[in-house]
Amino acid sequence: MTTHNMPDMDEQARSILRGNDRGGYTVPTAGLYPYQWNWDSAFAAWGFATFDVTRAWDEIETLFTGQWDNGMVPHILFHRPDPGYFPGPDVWGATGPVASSGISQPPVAASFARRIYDMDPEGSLSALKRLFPKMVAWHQWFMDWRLDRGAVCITHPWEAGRDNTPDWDGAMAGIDPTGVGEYKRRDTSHVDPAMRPTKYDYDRYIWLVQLGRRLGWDEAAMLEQNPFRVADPTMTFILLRAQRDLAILGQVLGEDVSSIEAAIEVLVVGAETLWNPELASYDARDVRSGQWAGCVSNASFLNWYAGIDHPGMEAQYDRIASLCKYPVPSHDPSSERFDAKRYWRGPTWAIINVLIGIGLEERGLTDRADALRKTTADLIREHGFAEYFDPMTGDAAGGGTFTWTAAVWLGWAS
Ligand code: 9WN
Repeated sequence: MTTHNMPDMDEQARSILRGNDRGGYTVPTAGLYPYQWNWDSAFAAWGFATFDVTRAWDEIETLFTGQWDNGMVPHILFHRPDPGYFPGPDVWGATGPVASSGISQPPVAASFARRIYDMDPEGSLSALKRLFPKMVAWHQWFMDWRLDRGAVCITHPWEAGRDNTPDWDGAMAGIDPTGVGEYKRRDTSHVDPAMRPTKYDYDRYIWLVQLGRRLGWDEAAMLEQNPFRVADPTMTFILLRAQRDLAILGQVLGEDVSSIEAAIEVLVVGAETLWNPELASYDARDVRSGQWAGCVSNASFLNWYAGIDHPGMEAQYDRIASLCKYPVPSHDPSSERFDAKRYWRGPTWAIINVLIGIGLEERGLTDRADALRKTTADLIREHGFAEYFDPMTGDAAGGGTFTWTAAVWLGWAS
C-alpha cells in the first residue's frame, strides 16, 4: 500500500470529530456509544477548538442543557433514542430537562473550558459567561452531596468513567444483584466481549441503576441506602483541578470566587485521605467498609494534575512505567488482577495519559512528560484512534474512530 494518498494524522483526527458530530454534540464512537457522554464531550470540545472554537463551545453548551435543578450534569444525555445502547433512558427513569442517566462523570469540562478560552479569549467570552454559573453549580453539587472526609465519592462504577477497574472489586462484591432480572447487553455485539466488563459486573451495574431509579435519584436517599460508595482518585483529583481552573476563569470574568477557593482547600485535605501508606500510592477507599482497594491505577497518578504531590509518587510512576512498553496502564501490571485487554483492568487510555502528562509537565517532571507524550503519539500513530490500547503490545482495543482519542491527538499528542 502506498502511503502518499493517506490523509495525515491531523486530518484523520479532524474527520473523526466531524464524523461523530451529531449536530451540537459528538458521540464517542458510532454504534457502541450513540449518545452524548459527559467527559467525552469535554475532550471533544478541546479537539474541536484546535480548528473551530465556536463548535467547541457548542459542545459544552449542549452538555449543560442536560443539567438538573440540583446542579448535577448527567453522565449520558439521550438526545435521540437509539436501540444500539443498553441501558437506555427507559431503564434509568431519570427526569431532567433532557432524557439522561441519573449519575454524573468526572468534571473535566471547566478545565477544558479554560484551555479553550486561552486559545481564543475573545471568541470564548460570551459562551464562558453563560457557562460559568452552571459550572459553579455542578461543582457545588459534588461538594454538597459527594464528599467523604473531603474526598469525592462515586455511587456507581460508571460515574468514575473507569467502569470495571479493580478499584471497585471490594465494593462490587458487597452487592447482591438478586432480582436484577433479564436484560440484553448491546456492548458485546459491537466489540469483543473479552475487552468488556463481565456479566458479574453488568448485573451489579444494572442493579445499581434499578436502585437509583427506585430512590428517584435522590442524593440524600442514596447516601443512606446505596451500598456502593467509594472515595475515588479520578473524581477527587479531577474536581480539585477543575475548581482551580474555574477559579481562574471566574477571576477573568470578575466574579467572586471565594467559595470556589474554600472548596479547593477542602479537596486538598480530601485528596490526602486517598494516600494509602502501605501501597505507597493514591488509592480508592470504600467508604462503606472502610477498606482500601489496594490498587495502583492510572487515576492514582492524577495527583500532579490536581496540583498536589507526595513523596514516593515519582518512584511509583517509574515502577509502573517500567513494567510495560506503552504506559500508563489502568492497573498495575504486577498485580494478579491485571488484564491487558479488559477495559479498565489493564489497558492504556490516551485521555488519562494526557491528564497525567499535563500534571507531570506542570510539576517540572519534564522528561517523564515528554516520554509519555511520545509513547502516546506512537500508540495512536501505529495502532489508530482506538478507545484504549494493550499496554504491552499497543494493540488497539474496544471501539475504533474514537472521539476522545482523536481529540487527544489534536490537543496534545501530535
Ligand atoms: C458507560 C463513553 C464511555 C466513557 C467511559 C467508558 C465507557 C460506558 C460503557 O464509555 O463507559 O458510561 O457503556 O461502557 O468507561 O469512561 O465515558 O466513551
